[in-house]
Amino acid sequence: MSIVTVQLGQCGNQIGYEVFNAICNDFHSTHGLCSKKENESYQDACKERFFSEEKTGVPVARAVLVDMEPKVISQTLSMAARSGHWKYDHQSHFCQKQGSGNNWANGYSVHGPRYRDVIMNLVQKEAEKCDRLSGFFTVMSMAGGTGSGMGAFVTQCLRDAFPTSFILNQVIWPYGTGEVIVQNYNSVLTLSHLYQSSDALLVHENDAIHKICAQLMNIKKISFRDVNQVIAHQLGSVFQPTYSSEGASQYSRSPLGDLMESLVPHPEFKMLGLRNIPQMSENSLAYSTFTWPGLIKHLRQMLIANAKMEEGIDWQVRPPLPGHPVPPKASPNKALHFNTSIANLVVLRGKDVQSVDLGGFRDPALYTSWLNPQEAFTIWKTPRAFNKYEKSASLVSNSQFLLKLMDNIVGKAWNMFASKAYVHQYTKFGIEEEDFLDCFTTLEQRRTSSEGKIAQEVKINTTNYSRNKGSGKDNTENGIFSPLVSNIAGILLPQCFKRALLKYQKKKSFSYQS
Ligand SMILES: Nc1nc2c(ncn2[C@@H]2O[C@H](COP(=O)(O)OP(=O)(O)OP(=O)(O)O)[C@@H](O)[C@H]2O)c(=O)[nH]1
Ligand SMILES: [Mg+2]
Repeated sequence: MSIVTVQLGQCGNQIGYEVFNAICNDFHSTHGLCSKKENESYQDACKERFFSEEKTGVPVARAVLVDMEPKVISQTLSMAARSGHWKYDHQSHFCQKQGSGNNWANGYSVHGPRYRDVIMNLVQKEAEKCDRLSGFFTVMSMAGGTGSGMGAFVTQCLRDAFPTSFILNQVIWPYGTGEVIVQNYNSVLTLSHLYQSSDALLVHENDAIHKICAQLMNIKKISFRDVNQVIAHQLGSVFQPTYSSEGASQYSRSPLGDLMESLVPHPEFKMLGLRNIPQMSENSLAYSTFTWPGLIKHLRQMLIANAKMEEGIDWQVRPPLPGHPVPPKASPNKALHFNTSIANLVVLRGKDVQSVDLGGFRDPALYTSWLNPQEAFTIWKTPRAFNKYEKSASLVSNSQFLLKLMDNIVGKAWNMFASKAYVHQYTKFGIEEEDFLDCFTTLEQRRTSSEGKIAQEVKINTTNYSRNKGSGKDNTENGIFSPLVSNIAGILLPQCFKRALLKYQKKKSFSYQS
């Protein structure tokens, strides 16, 4: 089955290019370290997923490129053409003369509706080239105007036009000291809208990847290109073909479906984080050897201590003892300590994958109590090595990893909103104060449930949720989660935020218990 990638805005197009490039380099690599037959079926599965073929035999990326300004798209198209290994379809892009000026409302309410038909026609054509469509992979930043605003709009259109296809959104979390003054507004608006229409959001933080470039890749002057190559490597390490069940004789046919089934057991929790190991410069790689037990031990600790790379992990963090709740914060200065998971997927590639012991990931103490731990952990494997690494392991997790970042971004956006800073720039494009409040409410609701205070309500309500694969229907619409919302007035919100939300909720005559 195939995936159509939709690259939106500067960031989305620049990362999208690196993803196809990384996949293509891996595809051509002579380092597969497996049998010829294995390598051929891996390449066939990869091609079907990401590329259609021209008469000349050159793979053509299954992608639609969208930006409101032309520069990045023309650079992206020509870089791909120059690679000689693959290209984009030159009909499959859309751009205009002027960007959205880092204004989410401009992307969402103006450019989105104005260019909907032409963009959706391109998507439709790309989808029709697939014999079997698994779904869509969209790539965008949260902080700009086109990728974030138009990206949110296009995702809604995809949901309407392809109700049974999966949608996975790759979103880039801005640098904490970001260059866009309204990045926190744009991020809050993006996340809350994607939550309604996406099946899952895969989040990469620019700060974390920057650190990987500096500390693991030893890059001195780090550019977006370096950051994007690390992101692309991580994405490739998950999306290249694997066997998704023990003893399977062919590569998984439904990459997005398998991912959602493993990691999104409940529509309330759909934020996914990605880590992989090892990661290092090519020079160091030549002199390094790894053992599976070492890699797996590090990866597990990266998960529970919420570390994005193997360097500097806090080895003190331990799972709670059976029957005991997660211990309170170790010290007032330490943030939430143990990172509880809802579900994890480990992807192993390379030599001797059959013999790897992953028992440490099956430990029920790692997981929330409302899901059977047997269902919470999945393994995908292939003996085919990935991208010059003889052995590599990736972890996609649905966990509490974003709580702190989310608090940070929502808190900053709220502070600006409380003083009405820059709000007029959004209202002039039709995004009203009430819309902002709706978005704050949505995210606070997600944050509260993710923190696990309301595990019991979730447990009761999950019985109403069948794994409605690909329908994208969020049960919040049916009011199933209304008890969660009563927790909005939780302790972590600033008082003014609580009061404003409660007033707002009353006005909308929701039946909240206070
Ligand atoms: N990782 C990464 N982040 C990027 C890249 N380009 C921009 N960003 C981040 O994306 C955010 C800005 O969004 P852009 O993608 O530039 O904005 P846009 O979607 O083109 O929207 P407009 O320019 O407003 O039309 C900031 O947080 C940047 O740090 C990139 O190539 N890689
Ligand atoms: Mg731009």
